[in-house]
Amino acid sequence: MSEDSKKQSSSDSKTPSAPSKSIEELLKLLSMGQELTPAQQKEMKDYKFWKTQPVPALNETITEEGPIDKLKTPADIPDDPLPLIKEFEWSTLDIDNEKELDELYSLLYENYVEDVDASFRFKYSREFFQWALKPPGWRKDWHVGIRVKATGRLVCFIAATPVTIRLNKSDKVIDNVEINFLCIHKKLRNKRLAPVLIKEITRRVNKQDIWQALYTGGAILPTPLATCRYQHRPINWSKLHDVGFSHLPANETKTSMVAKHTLPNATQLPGLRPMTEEDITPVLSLLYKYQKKFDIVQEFTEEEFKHWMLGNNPEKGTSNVIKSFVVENDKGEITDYFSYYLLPFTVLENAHHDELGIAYLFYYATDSSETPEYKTRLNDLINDALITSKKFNVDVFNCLTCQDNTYFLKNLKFGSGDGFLNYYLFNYRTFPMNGGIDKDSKDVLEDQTSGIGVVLL
Ligand code: MYA
Repeated sequence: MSEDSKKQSSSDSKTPSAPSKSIEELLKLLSMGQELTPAQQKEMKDYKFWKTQPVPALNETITEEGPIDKLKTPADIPDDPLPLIKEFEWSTLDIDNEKELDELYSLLYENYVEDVDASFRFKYSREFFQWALKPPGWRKDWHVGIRVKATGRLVCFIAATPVTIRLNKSDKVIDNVEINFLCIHKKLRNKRLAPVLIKEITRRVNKQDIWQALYTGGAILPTPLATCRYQHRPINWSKLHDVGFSHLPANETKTSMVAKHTLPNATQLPGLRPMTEEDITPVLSLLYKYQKKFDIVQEFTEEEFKHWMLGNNPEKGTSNVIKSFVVENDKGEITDYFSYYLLPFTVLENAHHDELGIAYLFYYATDSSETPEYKTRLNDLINDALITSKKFNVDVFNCLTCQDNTYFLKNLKFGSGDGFLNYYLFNYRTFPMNGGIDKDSKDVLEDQTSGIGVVLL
């Protein structure tokens, strides 16, 4: 959260008697991206699993972008899943089946964020999973679970979804998957099940002749192509304060803090309106032009873009998960657009609030990026994103230091969180990207492009 609203000392959060977690601590746990002390930092040889995988070595100097292991074909890949110890069995999840979707929900609800006594839990919805796990080209066998044989209980999960990546510096387009929702039941941690899940999803993806994967995480593994920092913008400061999250700085009053974070009700940019299916073609072409400024970007087909920007029922235009807006000028041209997705927290054990609304900035573009007005335009655009989010009961608006977010963070009253998110590519070397933060101080590199144009959930 912002410096102002940052809770004091989270150092006690690891003791068993620690009080319930604040949102800040939870976001940190989710990202698990605290900085490591030198003593905590592992060397390549200590990564028993990762040192066997086709990933760049830590501290490797990259002189050329390209695949690491180029020699295999799907025929070289085993047809059968990896063996599991006899108490467990592989299970491909059918998320169109309500019971199985509920099982996935429970596994993630109870285990995706670490602490048992949390005051907040991620409030995943069916609609969220349908959106996140079923983009065009999705495959059921890429929703991989492990169950306890005796009880049928789902205890592990990992998912792959198709994604096409472009590396602008070397002008390469790669058919990839995005790996997400890796989760192991708390009672089965530290038993080397994660490498088994990762190898099995790799096998299933390789069988489709796909050899690269994009993933993010707070965990430091060999080797991030970039690291971004979480940024948080309080929208409803008094509610964040009520649930015990927002700290009142000594030199401020509640009134002054509310006033500082208050946004108008009406958006400011003329021609701003919700995106519809008819906008897909012009907005995608706007995004393509805009994204040339980043080193790594996502390429979308129109069908994919429609899914990611308008959700599962684009014709109804009523997604509760993804919100997209365009700016249309008086000639009927789309000049700008933004999108964000909603993933609220359930608030446990609070007399006044049972939910916290959280928005995550997703893709955006503007036709002004080559003009002197770019920074102002971007600030106006994202300011309107913040304003629109109030209608969806958003209490805090999050983003990373990716894209050109560093151009508006300070002005729009985002504050740096303590969490970091590392971006990884499996089986591919890329030139390093700054991720919007200084390598040593981890401070936001104001007004510098981050290199990262791809946004993962
Ligand atoms: S990121 C979200 C990750 N999930 C969570 O944070 C939820 C809560 N945590 C858990 O469920 C567990 O702690 C997890 C680890 C499952 C994270 N990514 O089984 P272990 C390495 C990759 O004893 P556990 C997301 O979903 C660790 O360094 N590796 O550990 C993207 C060690 O290896 P090494 C990780 O704590 C996932 C080994 O696992 C991660 O019980 C992208 C220990 O295994 C991590 N987040 O379980 C996955 N955390 O000995 C990679 C730890 O070498 C995809 N480890 O140090 C790669 C591409 C695959 C497809 C390729 C296709 C071409």
